[in-house]
Amino acid sequence: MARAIDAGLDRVEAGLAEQVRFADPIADASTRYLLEAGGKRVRPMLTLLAAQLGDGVTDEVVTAAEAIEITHLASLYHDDVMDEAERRRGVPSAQTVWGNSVAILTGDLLFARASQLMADLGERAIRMQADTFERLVLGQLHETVGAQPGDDAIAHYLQVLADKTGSLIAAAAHSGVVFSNADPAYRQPMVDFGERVGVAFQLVDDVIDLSPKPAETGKVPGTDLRAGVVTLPLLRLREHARSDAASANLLARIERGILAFADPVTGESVDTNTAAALA
Ligand code: GRG
Repeated sequence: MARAIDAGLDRVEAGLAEQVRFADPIADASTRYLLEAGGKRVRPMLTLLAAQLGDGVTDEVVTAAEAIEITHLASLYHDDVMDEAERRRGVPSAQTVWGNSVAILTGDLLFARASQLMADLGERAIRMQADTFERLVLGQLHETVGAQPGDDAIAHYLQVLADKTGSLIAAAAHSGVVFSNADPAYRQPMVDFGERVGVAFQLVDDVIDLSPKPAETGKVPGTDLRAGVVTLPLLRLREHARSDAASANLLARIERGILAFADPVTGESVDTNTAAALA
């Protein structure tokens, strides 16, 4: 089976390289940029693995895996603009190279390509793409506006994770089942599995945000704090801080870090402040 997955991943990689090509030279350079910078290809791998429940790595499975990875790629361009992230996949983010407008339009172009690929697979695929995209965007919207008065903060946070990250990973698992013609009884369990993997994945990312050192993934700690995004580790710390002096102390140090992040006058390094606050 491992050999079939490896061969499938090679096919997906070749397909991705083709799908991000454009006749327009700026579009061509900017769409290839983050694809060629790296990435783990977790989503296509999950699609190919899920396809083992059916006929294996069919042409349709490969196409769906490509479309999902390209949708993910599109979301990274937009995400970096919103987060004002300087780096992605070990290289300067797209908007650092071309500016916000080109980065946003590149995400749009990639999303168009992903939708064209899904359209090749028929109405069911295009509906899956549209439904997933809607959840992805709503997750990002709800994270951006934050919990509203009366909302349960933890329920809100978990819903954001399920929507902004879980939805696409769930679609990756789901499409492996659907396009390999596996027994439909596998569909919902694989959707649920993918969504939970996405939530777990994002939780780890959120813990890294509060850690003193940059992660191997390249994530810079303090990114969410700076953006005012309230994550579960922070919510839990606030809960514990009510009754536990050590937690209250840690929270106070983190919050001092937040103030320093927001200080435009001192120009102090965000990471140094995060590290100092957590040391
Ligand atoms: C236009 C498609 C589009 C979306 C707009 C910005 C946005 C709405 C949604 C953001 C969704 C997002 C970026 C969620 C975080 C997903 C995440 C965990 C990214 C990191 O995934 P990895 O670790 O990255 O799989 P690599 O680089 O390995 O592919």
